[in-house]
Amino acid sequence: MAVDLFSPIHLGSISLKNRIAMAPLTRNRAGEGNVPQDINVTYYAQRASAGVIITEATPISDMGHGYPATPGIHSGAQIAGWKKVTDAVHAKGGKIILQLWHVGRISHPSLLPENALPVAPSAIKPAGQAFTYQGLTDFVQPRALALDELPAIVADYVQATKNALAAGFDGVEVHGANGYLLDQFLRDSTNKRTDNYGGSIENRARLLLEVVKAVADVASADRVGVRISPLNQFNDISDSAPQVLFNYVAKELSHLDIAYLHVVEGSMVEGAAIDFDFLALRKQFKGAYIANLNYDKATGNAAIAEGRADVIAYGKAYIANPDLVERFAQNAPLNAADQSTFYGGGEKGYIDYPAL
Ligand code: 8OZ
Repeated sequence: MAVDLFSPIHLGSISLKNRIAMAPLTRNRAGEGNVPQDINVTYYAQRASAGVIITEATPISDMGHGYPATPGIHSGAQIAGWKKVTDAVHAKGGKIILQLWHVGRISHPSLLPENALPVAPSAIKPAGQAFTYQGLTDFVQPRALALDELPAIVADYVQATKNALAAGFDGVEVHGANGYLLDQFLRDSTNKRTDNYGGSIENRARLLLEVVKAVADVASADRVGVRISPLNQFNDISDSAPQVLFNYVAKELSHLDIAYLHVVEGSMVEGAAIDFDFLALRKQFKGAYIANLNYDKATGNAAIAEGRADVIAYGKAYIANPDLVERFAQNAPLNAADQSTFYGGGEKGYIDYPAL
């Protein structure tokens, strides 16, 4: 029988009952202390029929935060809060991977300890505004990380991975996409360093690869994935030669034997489309390939049947359809997602979308 969205698969050592993944989705509904709370447990448990849930981006440290009410994985209370989430998802037969996040320059002093400046590869202010507890506020010029500060960043990823395992996650995904810290190192519009972490492609990829290697050393490579977004201009980022950069990244990640590569195959910003050969990227990587961005059931099945992807991650569809798997199986209509409740708020637009 032909493979499709309903065929089981392994992501490394994580077994999935189908190839429909819940994409990571920032929803800004953590409780006091950025601790996952009961509505977060309900939300994820409602979506446990996905082959795998990839959690919302989850800060690895105090300095990794850049938005209000994003649940961290760097305090005991946060670990305990996430444990309730993983227990609820596992009780329903689901799998759940934590996405490890450091926002780098996409932050604001009001969100950081002692009103610290955000950190970045280079002191380049992003265009646009930060979401803060006081509303939208212009980004500030970040501080360039010193060479001798980078080991501590890697160590934060390692500790966060240990915390994720203690919280019962099936694996971790390193967020190397969408203009956050590791992507800021990768791409040449944001990385102007002149040390071993800037300049050549090998140098710009160094921090991501060091982080992934260190994370794989504690979690086991077959429980680690990485998300990249070669074309995404979200968060004021770009690269002058994305195909060679990301082909190199995919090839080096392949050498680390990680479970999967998760690729945002476009830009979240309207505008200039750039030519990019995602199949060529995919061929550099021997593990599983998760494709994301604007897929529906038909295009997802086609990508799997044609060997362009192994798993499809659905974002907006998962906000509005907790039973997306069942709806796809029955060719049932999908609920429409309400944009006004994507970020922040309570139960409305979060745990009240009806199942069939
Ligand atoms: C949208 C709003 C806030 C955060 C990402 C974590 O793009 C995000 C994000 C997206 O990866």
